[in-house]
Amino acid sequence: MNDLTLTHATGKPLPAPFHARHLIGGQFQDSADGAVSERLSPAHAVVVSTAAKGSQVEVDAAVEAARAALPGWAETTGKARAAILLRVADLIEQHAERMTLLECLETGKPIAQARGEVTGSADLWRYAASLARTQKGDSHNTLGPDMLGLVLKEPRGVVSVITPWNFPMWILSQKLPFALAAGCTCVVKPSELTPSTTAMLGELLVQAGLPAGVVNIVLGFGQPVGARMVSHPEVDMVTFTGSSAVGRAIAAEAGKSLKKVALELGGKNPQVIFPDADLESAADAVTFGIYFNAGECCNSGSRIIVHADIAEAFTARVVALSKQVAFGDPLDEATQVGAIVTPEHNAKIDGFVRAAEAQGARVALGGGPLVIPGLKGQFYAPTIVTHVTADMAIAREEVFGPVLSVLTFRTLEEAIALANDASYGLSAGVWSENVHTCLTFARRVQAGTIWTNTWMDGFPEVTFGGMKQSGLGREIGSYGLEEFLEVKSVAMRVGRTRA
Ligand code: TXE
Repeated sequence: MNDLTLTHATGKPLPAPFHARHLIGGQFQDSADGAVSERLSPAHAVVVSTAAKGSQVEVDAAVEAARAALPGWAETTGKARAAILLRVADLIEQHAERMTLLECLETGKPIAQARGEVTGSADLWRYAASLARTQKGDSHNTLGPDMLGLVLKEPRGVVSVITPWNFPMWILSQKLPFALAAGCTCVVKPSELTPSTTAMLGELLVQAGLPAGVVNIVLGFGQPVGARMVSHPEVDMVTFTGSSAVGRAIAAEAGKSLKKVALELGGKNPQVIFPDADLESAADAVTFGIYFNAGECCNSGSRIIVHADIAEAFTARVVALSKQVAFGDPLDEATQVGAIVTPEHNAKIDGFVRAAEAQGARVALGGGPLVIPGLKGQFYAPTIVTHVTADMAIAREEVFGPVLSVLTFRTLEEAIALANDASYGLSAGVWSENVHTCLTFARRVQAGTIWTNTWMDGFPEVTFGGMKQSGLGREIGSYGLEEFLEVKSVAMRVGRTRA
């Protein structure tokens, strides 16, 4: 299992498969029953990591450790918490190349994008450190001469953090440092498909001096590990990123004991293109927005709604740009789009395209699995589907692949109605030089993020989250911290009421 024959694009051989272990109460450990899972590289179909496969035994031990660590961490000063988060950020940067390689090999994403994700994650830890020192409550001074009202913020408690496979380090870093900045202790579960960078981060947390039990990592599958992390009576909050189906199941289970939940689910994100827009920039952004991370991205711009007068020419431009995008070996620094996460997911993507074709849509580019010479893994061709109507599954459901659906409109009202015609509400974009058009769109489209004349710009300072079926709660920014804080009101009588 350890004799990897792959070579890195630099010509250097790859390291032996990484073995990921649980981190419970400060100890790295394998599963009590010895169970292990293997991860094949999506591009090469070679084992690139093994991971301890947890069970309820590990979850229960991890929750107990998090509960025991809570009073100490909750009382740690913001300054001390921030110092640890800053050290973690430094350590992520010091170990960025190793994490990048693991992220690339387990997800199938291009190595250059994996590197950007890992170093960008360090910035999230730094930003969260700044919040650890600046969080504050309120005081109310107009309640009468002998009365003071205080609003205090307290950590919610033990938080279960459940993450998916598409951006393992980034999504974890949207949650974990914010929970820690708030004073919560955590049990973390990465996706069973991408355990290694989370396990590596565990090593860095220990090196950074995080007290034992403040972060515990349990590796394994949604059943039984994730499910137990939700139902465990000693867990106070669950923060989850993943599919809407699992998000709904988590909310239902958490509701039984009234646990707080924060959910970041999928998207079917529209970009509306008006004829007065800078069409060259719009075409570039549409191309980036659909192929970034092979479309396996909750913010994927998977639905464009183009004014009928320009639809043909605009689509032709996006087709031309799509042909220039470098699909290939994720280990090659020049690759822009890598492999699809699993063979099953590749088949699911194809199913959406075939169904749309059967309903009358036309495939203007691609439309099937892609063979990359010399690579045994699974890839999907850059695909553009035109003549899509709003009732087709390809226009309504998250395809999570490099597949762009093209719809058309004639009026602003029609564009807004089409943009809102999906159960999701994560992000949406408008391309126009007319400020009235942009502002009307921004106000009336139901999405947690609106981009005007840009796509997928994100910043730690600017909060993120979804409306409708795209989720509950917000991440990053100051609102991201608030999710992990409970509000307590104190009314204090500070003088005598009667003489
Ligand atoms: O997600 P799951 P999957 C969407 C995308 C994709 C689809 C399926 O459309 O095609 O979801 O992906 C854990 N209790 N997104 O099947 O199953 C699981 O182990 C607790 C969008 O990979 O939701 C993993 O850690 N946890 C999304 C995490 O949930 C459970 C990113 C996500 O897995 C569980 C990924 C349970 N019962 C997929 N069952 C985004 N918003 O970016 C599973 N898990």
